[in-house]
Amino acid sequence: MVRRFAEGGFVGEGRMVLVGVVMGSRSDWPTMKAASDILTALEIPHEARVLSAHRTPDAMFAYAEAAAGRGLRAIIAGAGGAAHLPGMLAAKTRVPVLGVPVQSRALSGLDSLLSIVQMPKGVPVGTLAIGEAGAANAGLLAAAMLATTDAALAARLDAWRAALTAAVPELPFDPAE
Ligand code: RP5
Repeated sequence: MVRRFAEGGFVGEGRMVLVGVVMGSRSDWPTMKAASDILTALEIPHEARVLSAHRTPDAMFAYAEAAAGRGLRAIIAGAGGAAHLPGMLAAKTRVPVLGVPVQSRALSGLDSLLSIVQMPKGVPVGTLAIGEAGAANAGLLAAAMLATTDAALAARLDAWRAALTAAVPELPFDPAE
């Protein structure tokens, strides 16, 4: 059973949170919701939080420092512009960080992408595509990582992927029209 919290976080009833979905601003939520929706669909206990590398650096560090001890298995971090959040989190925790470049107003997310993807050797961030597709794929990638040690989740992920395949039409047009 998965329930929605008022602040936009989701966790399974009575289960430990496994994935953190964090973002630099509330304005990132329409994008990052795609990650949360995937995790919800796959029944993965997770939470959603606003943490900013620039505006709330102390809260960001505290979150990263506590992540492994809390049992988080992955952090999905989305940010736009000078998007330091995923890299700074990765600098402070060994929990895998998946970075989502949020589409920015000024440069359409290219700034976000380059900020997140060009990590120096030694502190990796797994970088996804710009925008909602990247956020959804971050959710799927986190699910795939967790599925390596969770057979029930592996079955749910396989079913999700089978449904995706089944939804692809054979013809490029509707023959009834
Ligand atoms: C970043 O600045 C956030 O991740 C967001 O994408 C961007 C703009 O934030 P707001 O000005 O909308 O709060 O920190």
